[in-house]
Amino acid sequence: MKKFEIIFAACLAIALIAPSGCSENVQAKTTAKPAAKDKVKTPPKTLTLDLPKGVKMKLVLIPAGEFMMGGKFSPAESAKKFGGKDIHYASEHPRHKVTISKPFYIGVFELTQAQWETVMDSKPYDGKMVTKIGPDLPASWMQWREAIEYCDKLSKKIERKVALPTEAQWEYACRAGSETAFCYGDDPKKIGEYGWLGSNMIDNQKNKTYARKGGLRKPNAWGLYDMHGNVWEWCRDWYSKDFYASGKKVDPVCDKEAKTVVARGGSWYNDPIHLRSAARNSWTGPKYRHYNYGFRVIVEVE
Ligand SMILES: [Ca+2]
Repeated sequence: MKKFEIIFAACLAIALIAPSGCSENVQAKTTAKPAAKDKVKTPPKTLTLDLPKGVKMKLVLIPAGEFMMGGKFSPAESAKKFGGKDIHYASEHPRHKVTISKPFYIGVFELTQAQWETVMDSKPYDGKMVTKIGPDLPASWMQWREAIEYCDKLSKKIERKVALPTEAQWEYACRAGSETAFCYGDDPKKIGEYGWLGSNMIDNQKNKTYARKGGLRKPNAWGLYDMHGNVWEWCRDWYSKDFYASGKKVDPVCDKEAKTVVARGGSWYNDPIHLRSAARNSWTGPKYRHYNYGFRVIVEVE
């Protein structure tokens, strides 16, 4: 028997005995229904992981949904607005609708050195050029495969599935509902408010440029910091320039081995062109390591 039939039958039965009591009883029934709904588990909006040695990691819930992946402007328009040549933007097309079918947690900040060391017991950035050392500074200088190894090790330690974001998850999280070149709009002159890039290093001296602590610039609408700039962020996908045309459109990930892998978001060394939400780093191989490459993790919702 459907809900309204139950309610109707109850009203009818009560009306026969005490007509004035009907609405009150219906009210009692309808207010009882949400209690059953409450039993459906809603994931918390934030997640704090307890890593070994008292180190924490803050993540935020990204809802499932659809978004337009890729560049909003044609390659020719992008070249006019942001510089470079048309060919630099070709892999951001065709722009296409992508479905992210499941919610997931993603790091609020790029992975820090403390978070790296407590899992990997190593310091790949130690003693390296233009790299500042400190527990809250981004971990860098790891290869793509080592970033995956980090995720696998952390998964075992915390008994939850930890991974690099797919390229689609990364862009979805970076856009946070926006369809513009950057999470706030299209104006490259404002990018310094949201990210560290070549033109806004505070000291602007060769020996004082380095990746900065997370959270010093504005977050995007979903509360994520440094999606634009600071360090490039490794994604799970192998790079394919044709993937937007040929790949699947629900939870896409390019797992076909290629010469290079995907990194996103640009870095403190780069110009605004590379910090755009749609920009794809196509030139780094899986064994590459450098001062401006790091990552952030995602954690599956249980
Ligand atoms: Ca970044």
